[in-house]
Amino acid sequence: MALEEKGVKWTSRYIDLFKFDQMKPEYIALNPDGVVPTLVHDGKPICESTIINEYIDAAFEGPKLVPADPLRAARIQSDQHPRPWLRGHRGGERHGRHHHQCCRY
Ligand SMILES: N[C@@H](CCC(=O)N[C@@H](CS)C(=O)NCC(=O)O)C(=O)O
Repeated sequence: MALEEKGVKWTSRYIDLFKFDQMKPEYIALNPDGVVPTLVHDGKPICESTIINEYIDAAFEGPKLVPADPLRAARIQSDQHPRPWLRGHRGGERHGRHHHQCCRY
């Protein structure tokens, strides 16, 4: 989504978590934690979704993904940080074996 917002051309590689594709050596070489997502840019892997989003915002032209208003920026940034103690509450969604928090402002 972040790449689309920036208008960057991208390609995806399908990782089937239920077949443990994330544990294959070639994927572990990119993401030692064996989790998705991983962004590969210019042959270099970037891990952690929050860091990936920040990287995309910094590395590519296009609309800024974080608003200039500090309060709105803080809300978006805090929403991206994992808060496991909130999983399953406030509209959390289930993806595979994991729960994800969705907050709307
Ligand atoms: N903090 C990481 C969490 C990534 C994560 O937990 N990804 C899950 C899917 S949403 C995963 O790959 N799980 C595979 C597994 O646990 O084996 C991030 O935000 O990038």
